[in-house]
Amino acid sequence: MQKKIFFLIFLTILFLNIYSQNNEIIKKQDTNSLIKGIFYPNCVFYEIFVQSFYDTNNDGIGDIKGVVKKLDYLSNLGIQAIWLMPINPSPSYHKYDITDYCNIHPDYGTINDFKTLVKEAHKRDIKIIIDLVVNHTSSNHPWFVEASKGKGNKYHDYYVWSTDKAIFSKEPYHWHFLKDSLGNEIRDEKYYGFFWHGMPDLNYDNEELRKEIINIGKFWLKDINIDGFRLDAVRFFYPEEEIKKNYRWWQQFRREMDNVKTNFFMVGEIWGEDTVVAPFLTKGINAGFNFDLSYAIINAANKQVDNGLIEKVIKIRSLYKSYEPDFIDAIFLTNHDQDRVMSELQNNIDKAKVAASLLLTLPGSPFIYYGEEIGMRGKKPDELIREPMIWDYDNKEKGQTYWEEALYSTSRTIVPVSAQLNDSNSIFNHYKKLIGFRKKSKALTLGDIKSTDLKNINVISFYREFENESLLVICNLSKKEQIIYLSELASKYNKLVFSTKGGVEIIDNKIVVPAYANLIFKK
Ligand SMILES: [Ca+2]
Ligand SMILES: [Ca+2]
Repeated sequence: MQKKIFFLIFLTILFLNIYSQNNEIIKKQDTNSLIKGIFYPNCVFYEIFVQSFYDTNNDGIGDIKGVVKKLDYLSNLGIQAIWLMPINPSPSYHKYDITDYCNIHPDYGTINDFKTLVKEAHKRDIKIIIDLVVNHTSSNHPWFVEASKGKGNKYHDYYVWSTDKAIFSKEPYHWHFLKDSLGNEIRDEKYYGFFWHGMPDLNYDNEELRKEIINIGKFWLKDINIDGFRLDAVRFFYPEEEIKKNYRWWQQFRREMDNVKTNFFMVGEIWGEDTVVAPFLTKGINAGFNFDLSYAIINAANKQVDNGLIEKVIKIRSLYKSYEPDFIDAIFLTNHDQDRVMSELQNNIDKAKVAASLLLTLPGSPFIYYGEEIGMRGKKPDELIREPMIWDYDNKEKGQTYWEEALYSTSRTIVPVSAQLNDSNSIFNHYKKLIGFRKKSKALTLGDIKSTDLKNINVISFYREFENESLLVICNLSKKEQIIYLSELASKYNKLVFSTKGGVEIIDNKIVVPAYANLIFKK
């Protein structure tokens, strides 16, 4: 008995020792990055559709080398991390149906190109995360090709099958027959493909499959040295009735990834309200994209009135906190699945600037969709919200992509990058100024948010605070100048430290805020 106790004490000491060593390593790394002002993943992200970004071999299709070539452009804008939409081999242009998880699509380049990208990005203190699309594979994936051979095959159970006719009639769009080489249906059993028959869903009850996915995660994090994942279609890993299994799977995945990398980040596409997102955050996915907030920001910029945005942010954050004290909120305006923010705002540059001002002063990790910083337009269908980035007039820039003909964003409708860089009034420079200020401010980067008692229906205002830095942010949503009467508390914030417009007047306890202006005051 005594022996057993001694042994237990020994184990405990050993464990505590290892634990504190690990903790020290983490602390050391964190301090180093904090000194350099890198708060990853609390930082500004940029979402890239490689296909449309920059082309280096003149086939009209963007590639990994093209992203390398434009790292200095992104650095100049102030970007601190990049999310690449899927880069793996796939039969589709968007590549959300993957046939090989550990390789690069030949149109985009090679795994060595990708390693160069990671190295070059890290040199510039830019982190890289990639899309991990593992709710489903392509129906051309070797696993599914094998699985289709029938029940005896090892890979059959990697996917979800059924012969239950009651289920088929309940969910007719999600269940599919296999087809033979002549295209005739093989009517033994159906497989589950939530999105369409070309994307069969993976079966996360299969332990071997889980191991494969975990190994894929480790390959990218450890061997290729990326900094995290954007997780596709998180809600669909299990059906709604088995949602707890879904939470537990992500907790397992997180634990496994924590073993190979400190300071890695997972942001999930959990398309739903805050109550849907929150449970995934408990010891699981670090952040979920805040779709509700994105609609609210665009709505405020569109209607030019305070729509209770700040109360909404505070409510969502307190819910997230109750599930996970270390939660991160991933905030954005629009992504590759939505009409572009510029089109949502009737191509009004001033409104787009207001939306950017809100995005880049609110708490969370802001994600910018490529082209938003130059005001690119686009409405569904999907191809037209993923149009080629506009670098110069009349395709003068060598790397201009042309894999599709653009309908919304051309150098005739959008002022290209080349012309915006040196125009201090451009939307590009609006983004750049805001990002530059945010990066230097711990209050904006890490601080919490509080509402104010300032009353003006056309203005959104809030406090951001961290340690001894305390800011008052004021955003005039409207096309008219607005007068704000300062309360006793607000009047203590009397140093203007940031402004997107000149002509700000402060008289006694009254501020005249120019149209569409974003102002930040310090105590
Ligand atoms: Ca190319
Ligand atoms: Ca699924």
